[in-house]
Formats: sequence, C-alpha cells, structure tokens
Amino acid sequence: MKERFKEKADAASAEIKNILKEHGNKVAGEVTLSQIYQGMRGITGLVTETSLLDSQEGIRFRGYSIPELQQKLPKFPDGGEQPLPEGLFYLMLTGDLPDAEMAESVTDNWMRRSHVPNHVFDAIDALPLHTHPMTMFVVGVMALQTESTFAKQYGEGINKKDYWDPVYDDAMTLIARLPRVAAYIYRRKYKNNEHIHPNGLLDWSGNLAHMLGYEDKGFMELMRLYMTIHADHEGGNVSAHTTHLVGSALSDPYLAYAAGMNGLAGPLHGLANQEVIKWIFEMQEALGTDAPDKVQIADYVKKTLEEGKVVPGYGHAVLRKTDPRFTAQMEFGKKHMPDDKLVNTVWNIYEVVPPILQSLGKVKNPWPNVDSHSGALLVHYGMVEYEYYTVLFAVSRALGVMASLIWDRALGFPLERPKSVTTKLVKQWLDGK
Ligand code: FCX
Repeated sequence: MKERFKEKADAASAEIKNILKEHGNKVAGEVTLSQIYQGMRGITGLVTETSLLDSQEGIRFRGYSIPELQQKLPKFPDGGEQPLPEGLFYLMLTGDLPDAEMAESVTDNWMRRSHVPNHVFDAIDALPLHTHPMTMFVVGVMALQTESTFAKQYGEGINKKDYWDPVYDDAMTLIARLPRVAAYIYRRKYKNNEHIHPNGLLDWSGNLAHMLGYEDKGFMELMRLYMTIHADHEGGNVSAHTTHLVGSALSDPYLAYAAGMNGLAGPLHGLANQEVIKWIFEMQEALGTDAPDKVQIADYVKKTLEEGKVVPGYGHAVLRKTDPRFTAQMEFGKKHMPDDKLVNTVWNIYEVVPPILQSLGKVKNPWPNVDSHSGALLVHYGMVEYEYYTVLFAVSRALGVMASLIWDRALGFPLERPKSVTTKLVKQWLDGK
C-alpha cells in the first residue's frame, strides 16, 4: 500500500504543480459578507482527495457511493456482507479498489502495530469514572503521542520532502491502536473495569466488537458498516477540517487527530449520535411508552422546538437530502431487526420530523443525517450507554482524516492561514474606504 501511495502521490504532486503553473490565477468563486459572518458555508477553500460530498447525492469516497462500496469492497471471509473498513482506507489512500488480499494485508499490518503502551491506560485511569468517554478518548490519544515517529524525526531534522513517510507511519500506528483504547474506555466505565484481550484472528472492526464484549456476528457486521460509513465526509466538516488545520502546523498526527476529535465531541457534530438516543429515551419517558405513535412524536418534536432546542440527527450544513449513511443503516435495520421497537421509532421519526422542520421556513435541510439512526442499532445489540457512541464515530473518523493527513504532507500543503477581518473594517469597506 505504501509504495502504491507514493507512486500516486508523486504523480498527483507533479499534476498539481502543472495545474497551478497554468491556471493558478483562475477565479474559483466569490465570497459574500454573509458567508464571512455565517460559518463560511459554500466557500471553497480546501483540497481533500479522499472523498467528495454532493448536496443532493451525499458522500462518495474516491468516486464510489456507499451502496457501491458495499458491493465492491472486500468482506470478512466467514460470510461477511458489509465492507471491511481496511479496504476503504486502502481506497482513500491510493485511489484504487483493493482486492481481498490487499485488505487483509492492511488488517495484518494494523494487528502488528496494535500494542498499546501501559502509560496510555494509566493516563485514562487517572481520570474520574464520571469523565465523558470522549474526554477519556482524547486523553488516551494524547498519551499515545509519546510514540510519534514524525515528532521524533522532525526533532532530528528530517528533510521536508520526506515528511509524508513518518506521518504515514504514525497514522497507521494510531489507527491500529484506537480499537484497544476505545474498548478499554468502554470496559472501564461500564463493565466493571474487566478487559478483554484482542483476538488476532479477527479484522479491525470485528476485533473492536470483541474487545468491547460483543461477540454477536450481527454486531461485528454492524461495526464494519459503521466504521466504513463514518470514516470521511470531505474536508470542511469540523473534525476533518480541524485535523487538517492543526496538521498544517506540522503538529504530528496524534496531536492533529486529538484536536479534530475535540471538534467531533460537539453536539452539532459527532456528539449528535448520543443526543439522538438521549432525546428518544427522554421522549419515551415523558410519554410513558417505548413505542410512541406518530402523533405523539409530532407533539414531542414541537415541544423540543418550542424550548429553543434543535432536533438532534436532523439537518446538515451541506446535504439537502436524506443522508445515504442514514439509508444504509435503515437497510441494515430492515434486514437484521425489522421488528425492533426503538428502530421502528427512528423510522417513524423520519416520517414525522421533515415536514415539521420544513414548516419553520428557515431549516435548509429537514432530512436525517447519519447520527439519527446509529444509536438505535447499537441499542438493539445491547449497547445502551449512549454517552459512549461518539467514541465509535471517532475511531472510524480516524480512517478518513489520517488518509487525508498523509496526502497533505505528501503534496507539501503549507500552513493554513486564512484572513480574518473586524466589523470595523467591514464598515469601512461598505463606506467605500
Ligand atoms: N432542529 C431545529 N432547528 C434546526 C435544525 C434542527 N435539526 N437544523 C437547523 N436548524 C435551524 C438552525 O439552528 C438555524 O436556526 P437559527 O437561524 O435560529 O440559528 C436555522 O435552522 C438554519 O440552519 P441551517 O442553515 O439549516 O443549518 P446549519 O448549516 O447552520 O447547521 C446543523 C447544520 C447540522 C448544525 C444543524 O442542522 C443542527 O443543529 N442539527 C442538529 C444537530 C445534528 O444532528 N448534528 C449532526 C450533523 C452531522 F451529521 C454530523 O456532523 O455528525
């Protein structure tokens, strides 16, 4: 994989140099004052090679939609139907679809790198048990940073042409170690601090499921799907953009990823997956039923809005249709648990919420995003500890942001530093000064 990547990156680097030489002054868009003040929506200002988001169609990874990935990526040998995220990582990094052998070599590589040093567990253990799992996770990642090859080689004076190499090494090691760190947090916080040794015969996601304590083959398949669909969502979302931005200061991959995951831990981004289940549980309690009907759901949604809160799991900064990551999970639910009450409630919410949000007249996308479905599938298999859910999102997101960070360094992208203004200056512009 590494050699293939290097070939591709050298070719892409030469191509980009030529594009910039010939067309560097081409105007790619204009910026309005509203965009400057309102979250830079729609401003193109980043290059991210691993995936591209279309507002109508959803995400494509190197040109492949989620259904195409489910069809074309290698599966786990014992009758697996969901794609192996190892294959997705290979695809995002090299641009090529891997065969089963290539995906397996990624699994083996990560298994070899997966030993987590003891001080990482000590750092997590130093936190009180009520600490949020995402805080524990980021502390664990920061403790892993002691192992950074990039930080070490930079300190020794590496040539900038070679930055990508230790970044590749760090990215691979970091991804390899995350399942153990994530499982350790889960077992410490919720399962009496009783830990489960890795199983070297399993794939990256299957082994995560095993170390979490879930041996059900359905849960392992869910983890493969989950780790694939949450991996990447082009470059402008908070976690990907932050990782890229911090990495541009030549902070090593551990520092950059930890920064990105602090962004994922926000309720408008990845934490929405815990908020959805929390909100549904609260609704069930308020209504005194675990199977509310559509009228009851509609009333509860209106109450949520009247209290000045968002409906978690709905809306998106870029998407304007139902998220295909939602649809992939709905199909998984229809196949594996069609009669599950909570999953059916998620589907009823899907029928009720969009028209209500549309009627507000200000919500640009009334449709569900990835987070509105994921929790109900986890609850089905017994994982009810919803505060933990964003950690699973974070493990998956490492695949996309690390593949992109390797590309960033291979393409020699510089320090990111956009211009900011003051309102005083804006008023001077408006006065024509
Ligand atoms: N419920 C209630 N109001 C909503 C809403 C929702 N689900 N989604 C958007 N709105 C509101 C906004 O709060 C804003 O109100 P305001 O003008 O009074 O401030 C207005 O509609 C316009 O916002 P809009 O332009 O449509 O959306 P943004 O691009 O600003 O924000 C997010 C996008 C995702 C942040 C927004 O839709 C939201 O808060 N959704 C709920 C949280 C969520 O599910 N986040 C997960 C997103 C994603 F999938 C992920 O990162 O994991």
